[in-house]
Amino acid sequence: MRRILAFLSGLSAVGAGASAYAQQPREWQINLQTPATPFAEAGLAFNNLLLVIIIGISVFVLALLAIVIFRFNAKRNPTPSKTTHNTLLEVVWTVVPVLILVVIAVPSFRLLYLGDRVENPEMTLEVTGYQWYWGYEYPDQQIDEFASYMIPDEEIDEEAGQLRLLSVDNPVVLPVDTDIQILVTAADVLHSFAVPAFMIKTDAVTMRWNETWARIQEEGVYYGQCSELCGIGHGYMPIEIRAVSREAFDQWTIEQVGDAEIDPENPPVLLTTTWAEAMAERDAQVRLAAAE
Ligand SMILES: [Cu+2]
Repeated sequence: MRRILAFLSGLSAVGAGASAYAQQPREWQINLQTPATPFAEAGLAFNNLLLVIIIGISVFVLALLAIVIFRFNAKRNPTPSKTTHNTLLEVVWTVVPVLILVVIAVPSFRLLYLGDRVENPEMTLEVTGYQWYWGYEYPDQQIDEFASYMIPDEEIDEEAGQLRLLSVDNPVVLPVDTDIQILVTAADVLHSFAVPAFMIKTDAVTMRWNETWARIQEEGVYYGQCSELCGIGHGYMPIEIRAVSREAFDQWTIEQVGDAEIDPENPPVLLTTTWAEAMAERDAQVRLAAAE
């Protein structure tokens, strides 16, 4: 009974969709995770188109089989016809599948190009796969690479909303409503950077950068996992993405940069203001606090 309830609540979560705060695998989930980017929405629409087509084909083939079984079995049809060729029928069963493939190919290529790369990204995230954790670097924000490890089972804090095998010590922080270029590579063996809610699954290959992108539409937590068998710790290098507002992302950037030496000619990129303005405001606040 509890399983059925979980299943039904999973269905309603799929229906409610847009308001879901965190995107993660759910018990008895039967559909894809709610898409969180324009690309994932297009991907879900394509998935649904394919679903209609394959159900149509399956029903049609099943109906033909049923007709053959009932009308042309040895009892009902003791002397079978010896007909072998039928030009019209042969043309139809060649052309119709070709047309079906064309109907699939056109949106499929559009989707591939949509997910390939984004023109003029506002920022870049560099992802590196290691045995067995992820490294994240923000070149525009001048945030050096940091490591992101899974939280071991015995340290999981369920009350804080941490999830076994999915939560990490240092999550990736990304802004919403921003075109983010994501560059993926590996430092040792093959890994794959996969986030279902973004419909991203990009191979992490040593000595090369693979590119993809995301424009996250809603604040929240998004989980993913390494999707290339990479060794004994393959199942223990999850991805946790915290999508925050652009203002909060700037605030996080300033915290991460901390007291690092900044080249005034080439300061870290902020999304809602300039580095100089942000620093001037911070100094003003410090002075205000000192005056009180
Ligand atoms: Cu891996």
